[in-house]
Amino acid sequence: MLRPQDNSVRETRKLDGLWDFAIDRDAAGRVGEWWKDRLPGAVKMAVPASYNDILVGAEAHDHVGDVWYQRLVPVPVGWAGRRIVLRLDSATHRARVWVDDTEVAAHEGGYTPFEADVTEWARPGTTIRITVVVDNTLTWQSIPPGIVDESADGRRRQRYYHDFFNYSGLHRSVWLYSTAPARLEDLTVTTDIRGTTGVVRYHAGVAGPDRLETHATLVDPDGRTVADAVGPTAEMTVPDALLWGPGQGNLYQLQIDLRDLEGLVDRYVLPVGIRTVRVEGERFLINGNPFYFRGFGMHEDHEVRGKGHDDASMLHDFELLRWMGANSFRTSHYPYAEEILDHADRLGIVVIDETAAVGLNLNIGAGLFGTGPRPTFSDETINATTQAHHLRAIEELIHRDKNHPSVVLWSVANEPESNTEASHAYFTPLFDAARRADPSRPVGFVNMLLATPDVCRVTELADVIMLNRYYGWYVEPGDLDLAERMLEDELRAWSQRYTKPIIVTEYGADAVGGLHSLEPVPWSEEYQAALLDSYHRVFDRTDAVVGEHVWNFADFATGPSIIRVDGNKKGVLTRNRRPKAAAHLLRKRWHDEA
Ligand code: GCB
Repeated sequence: MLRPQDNSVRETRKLDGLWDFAIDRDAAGRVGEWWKDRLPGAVKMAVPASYNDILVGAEAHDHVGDVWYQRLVPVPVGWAGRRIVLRLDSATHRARVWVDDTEVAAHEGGYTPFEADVTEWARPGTTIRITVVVDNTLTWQSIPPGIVDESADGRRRQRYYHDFFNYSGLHRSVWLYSTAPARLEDLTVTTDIRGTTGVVRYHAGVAGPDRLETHATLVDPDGRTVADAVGPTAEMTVPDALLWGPGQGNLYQLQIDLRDLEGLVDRYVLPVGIRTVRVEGERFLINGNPFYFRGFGMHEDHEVRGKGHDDASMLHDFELLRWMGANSFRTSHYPYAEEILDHADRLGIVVIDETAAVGLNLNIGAGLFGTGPRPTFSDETINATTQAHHLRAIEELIHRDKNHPSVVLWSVANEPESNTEASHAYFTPLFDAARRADPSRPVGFVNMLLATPDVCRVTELADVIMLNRYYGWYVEPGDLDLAERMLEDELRAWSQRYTKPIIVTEYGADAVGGLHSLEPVPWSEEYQAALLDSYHRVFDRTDAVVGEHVWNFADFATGPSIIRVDGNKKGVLTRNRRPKAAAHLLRKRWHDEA
């Protein structure tokens, strides 16, 4: 599946804007076949956006189940004889789509795109009715998992084992686009470096008759054609290649043309960064040079529009990363909008790309929910169906993001149970699937505190050790001296047990922006800064540590919880992107080191 693109042979219509919208409070829509007519009682809803905070009141904010989106779309007359595709960049967490009365697509998983060939129903010159039902219910079988319980008054409530609000809706763009009936279906690019020569290999998937010819040209960042090739699979070499690397967003443009005897049939242009990624002993190498990750775990999270993508906010967030001297981030805890990866490619920002598998750990959740100890992996909880969804989520993530040079490492899960035989059995096929889908990048998962090096059963499957640690916050809050010693002891234990690079993918403390104290007291800006500082001293003394990602870039919304005050406050920026003291501390450290 290739992303929609406008060029001389492909044409797109972005269907963003105001759609008709209805909350299906009584689950009546599927039975009543709401796609067959205008939605009953519809109001307007912005796409892309989460619907939860746009409408005022608990009905939208806390809704569990279906909501309906609908709009009328004229199909351009000029598309006669073309193949017409309807694509949704994301629907959180699952959706069904109709064109007029016909169901054309269904998708499970809230953060990856899906599409349908709608040529048969979208007749050029007519107006079609597109209806999408989006279901935000999380179950033991969804990624991420959750449970729905019923309160005494019969209300359904969604519970989940992750620490961010279950924003829902059409979070990214919706497209109608056209291609020729014969077309490029997929494109995979890998790169290598031999001395000063860059190597670009591509494989183009073509749907159409055999007589089609595939032609490739590679254009350098200055617009000069530097290589060409013929055939659906080929290798091109670029003497004195300008490499993509941290802080160096050098991008070539690979243009693939499909031709028949009469001329151009299809074209696709893909930005390509020539770079290598390798793990060697305790080092993480980009272009053969040791790389140290400085940055954040982040969230797609904003006031009013929740997880809805917005270019202006995206650019500002990248500006703030630059201002602080960050060179990388993790897409905690789900695949981010593709526009974000495009921009990371352009700027040379390095990305750890994570699936939406967060909260697969009932040992953490049991205490919070008072559900008592339950096994994480069992027929009744996270089971073979969940695993199949998880595997598919990994494949879809890799399929979507495989061509982004910024992505250097796949994270298959955040803080799953990883200290049991069952977790080893659950994750083994998932790591295999990731490596099958992409043999060119390392694979890891993010480990949580309960699975220390002596008991973790999943780290052996990973190329890199990623650790979330909260000494001085959840463990020994207030005692930074003790926290510093505990952290150092644990990091040493990891590097004694494994010869793998360690990235501390989360460390931090909540701080209420504007709350100050003379002595570092938890929740004050001073404590947050002092905690980060103490971790940095340990990182600087520990050879195997190749990265520090502070939790979090900015404050973000969470579900209701007595340990959260208006959301999670571990941001070094407030939710509206004002710096706390910690942001200035990081800015000093990371710019001095750069
Ligand atoms: C974690 C989770 C993250 C939470 C964070 C916290 O370990 O990975 O999703 O938000 O802790 O602040 O508790």
